Parts: sequence; C-alpha cells; structure tokens
Amino acid sequence: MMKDPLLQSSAAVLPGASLQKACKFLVLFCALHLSVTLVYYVFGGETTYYTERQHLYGHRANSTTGPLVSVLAATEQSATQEPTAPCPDPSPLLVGPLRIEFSVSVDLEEVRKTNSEVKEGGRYKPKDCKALQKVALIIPFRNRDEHLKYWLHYMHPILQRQQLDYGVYVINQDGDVTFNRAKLLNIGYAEALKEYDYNCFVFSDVDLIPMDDRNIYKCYSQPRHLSVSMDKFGFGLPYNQYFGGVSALSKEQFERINGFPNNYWGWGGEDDDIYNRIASRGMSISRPDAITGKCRMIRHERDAKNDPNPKRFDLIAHTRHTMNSDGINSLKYSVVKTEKFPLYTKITVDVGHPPS
Ligand code: UDH
Ligand code: NGS
Repeated sequence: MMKDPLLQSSAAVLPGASLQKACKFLVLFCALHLSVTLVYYVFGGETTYYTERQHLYGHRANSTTGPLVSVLAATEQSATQEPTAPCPDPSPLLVGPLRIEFSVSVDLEEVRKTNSEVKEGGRYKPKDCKALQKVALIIPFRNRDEHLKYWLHYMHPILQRQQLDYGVYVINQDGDVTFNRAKLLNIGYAEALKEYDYNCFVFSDVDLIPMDDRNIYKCYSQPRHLSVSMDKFGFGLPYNQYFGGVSALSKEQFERINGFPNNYWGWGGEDDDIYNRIASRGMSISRPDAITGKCRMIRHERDAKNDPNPKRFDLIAHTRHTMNSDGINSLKYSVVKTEKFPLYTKITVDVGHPPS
C-alpha cells in the first residue's frame, strides 16, 4: 500500500512525542496569556494605563476603544463630577435626641478639626448624594462671640447629618446704633444669594440650638417655624402666632412676602410682623411636633442698644399696609467687611440709623 508522502514526511519531522510536547506548550502558553489578561482586568492594571494616557493626552477614550475603556471613563467621571443621585429623605445619618449644654466653653480650633469636611466660609455639601435643598443659614449678630462658638460647635455636625448643601452667614451689625434684627436677616438673604444659588433660607438667632437632629433645617411647602418648643417657655409656644427664634422660608415664600421689615429698631415685634406678612399672603405656618422641636436657649442678659421698641405695637397693627413698600424691595445698607472664616462667613454691615 502506498503511504501518503505528506504524512510520511511530517511523521519523519515530528514524531509522536514531539507533537504532544508542542501541543502542551501551546495550551500552557494560552492559559498563561489568559490569566495575565484577567489579572490586569480585575486588579486595574489597565485602569492605570488608560487614566495615565487620558491625563497625558488630555482627553477621554472615545467609543471606538471598546467597553473596558467606557467603564473606566465612567469611573473616572464619577470621581470628579457632582453626585446626581438625590440624598435619601429622611437622612439615614440622623440620631434623634441630642444632649445640649452650655457649661463647658468651646474651642473653635477643635470644632474646625472635627468638621474637616466644612469648607472655608462655612460651606458644606454631601459627597455621595445630591442634597435636596441649598440652604443659607443667616444669623443676626453683634457682640455674641461666645454664643456663636456654641452655635458652630453644635450646628455643623447636625447640618451635615441632615445632608444639606449649606452655607453659614453671620450678619454682624457695625457700630453701636440700635440693633435691627429683621433688617440684618434681609441683608443676609441678599448677600447669600450673591454667592450661591440658595433655594432655602434658615434664619436663626445665635443663642438657639435644636435638641433633636430630626428637626430639619430646610424649607417646606409653607413657611416653617423650627424653634417651637423652647426650654425658656417650658418646651411650648408662648402664643400660637409666635414666629421668633428660628424660621425657614424658601426663596419663593420670602419673595412672596417682600422679605422682612426694615423698620423695627430695638427689641420685639419684628417676628410678629413676619407672621402677619405670611398670613396676609394666605400662607400658613408649618411646625415640627413639640418633641422634635425641642431646643435650648443660652441664658443671657438683655444686650446694650436693644431695648424694647416702643413703636412695635403700632407697627404690627399696620403690617398689611406697610409690607408692600417696606421689605426686600426697599433694603438699603452697605457692606463694611466680608470675612471668610473656616466655619462661617462674617459680613459686617452698616444698617443706617432709626428715623429721628
Ligand atoms: N443679637 C445679637 N446682638 C445683640 C442683640 C441681638 O447678636 O446685641 C441677635 C442674636 O442672634 C440674638 C437675636 O439677635 O439671638 C435676638 O436677640 P433678642 O435680644 O431679640 O432676643 P433674645 O431672645 O433676648 O436673645 C431677649 C432679651 C432677653 C432678656 C433676658 C433678661 N434676663
Ligand atoms: C412678644 C414679642 C416678640 C417676641 C416674643 C418672645 O411679646 O417679638 O414676645 O419674646 N412681641 C412684641 O413685643 C410685640 S422673648 O420672650 O423671647 O423675649 O419674640
């Protein structure tokens, strides 16, 4: 029988044992190649390569570079861009009732260290989710540095747990003319808006701290009164229409009432005027329950140049007539100094003088 010459010759060159060896080598080589590729894929060898390349060449890999590159590009994007997923409501970070006391003095450097995520000027936003609201916290202020330290110490951790995108603005009345709380609040609103697109404004006295972090410092569908259960009033409201202490209004709600009055010089009545404005625009007051709304006030004596305003009863009797011409639309002031501290922005302002 004639043998196939091709078979004959290949048998002569590659005898049975050598053929087996060559096949084994080929299989081993393939397995090794596959493992190296897998290790690179899983442990990110390629990530480094692509990221460096993008860095060096200043562009992202385009779609023709394949699915691996698309995944890597997405990873890189999420590291540099703002989170888009909304923060959960309520925040899972809330702890509920808090122990609030004012017996030990506060070291501001310590407060700064324990709130390292807070940016210059007292700005913060959650890293992993998009905050539901952009909140400006406005504090009317003059000569209350000790109170401000407690406020910063307690409020920064609370506001971060509430997952708000927030900024703290201390509006400091310059000079020693009679104090004007409501005008300072109007100024805080105007100045904060120059800095960021806030959609909610929380107006807080410097000496009030919530005793429960479920009392969220944000805005609601109606103007919100937050300090509803103060220790100094035996954890209740002094009267039903009381709107003093801490309140929150959205930008729309604030605009709807033409902001706050500018003409209440000295203590009392300006919060009642704000209540009247809200009621006259057909809005109601939203409040937390008396447990969630508990808060402590730092005890203090009456401040100099903030005596009870003798005109306050007459003024609150005419809110409906004055509110269209006195408010954010008639606000006049000048900024004396703006200071960016690590935990807050202090804006010192000249509010003018009461009418003689
Ligand atoms: N404020 C200052 N400096 C002042 C006056 C007022 O920072 O000189 C601010 C501060 O944020 C304060 C808020 O304005 O929390 C309201 O001040 P207020 O005096 O109207 O109200 P408060 O409840 O005191 O602080 C009321 C008088 C307390 C008299 C107590 C007598 N035992
Ligand atoms: C009312 C004042 C409010 C004040 C409230 C609580 O009488 O401005 O007491 O004051 N209204 C008038 O005087 C017209 S407090 O006890 O906190 O000092 O907010």
